[in-house]
Amino acid sequence: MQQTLVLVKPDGVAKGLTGEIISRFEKRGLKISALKMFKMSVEQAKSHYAEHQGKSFFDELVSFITSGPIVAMVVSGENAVKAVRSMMGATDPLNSAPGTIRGDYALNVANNIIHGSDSENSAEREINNFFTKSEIVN
Ligand code: IDP
Ligand code: MG
Repeated sequence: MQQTLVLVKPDGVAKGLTGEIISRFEKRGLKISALKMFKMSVEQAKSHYAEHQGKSFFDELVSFITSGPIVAMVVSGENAVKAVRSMMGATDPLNSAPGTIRGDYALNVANNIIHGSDSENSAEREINNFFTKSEIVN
């Protein structure tokens, strides 16, 4: 059993896609083990996206992810990390296959609706950035 961190980004929440995204994961057989809506602080954003510090799009990324409410969740299940990543589609929505979340709902790399951890190690670090142990159900 794996856990992964999913964020419905501010554009996804604003477009009313939170329910659709949760529904896709549930229908696939994945479980929602924790869920909350909040506005990310700049501090949390810099920590969450630490690997991208120094890149040309970093400041834009931090300002976008902190621009409005997000929905954060822990998604659990067999191979949850890889399953979620494949359901999200490629980072740039122009390369995301139709049928993926980004391929169906996004057009722009900076506004690509959803985040999902890229490995088990990232998932553990990212989950700890937003959730305490007691907020996650088993
Ligand atoms: P991922 O979200 O598919 O894991 P990463 O390479 O980890 O993609 O990038 C993190 C986020 O940074 C992307 O989801 C996207 O929103 C943003 N991003 C990535 N590349 C660019 C870019 O070239 N311009 C603007 N934003 C970008
Ligand atoms: Mg990433």
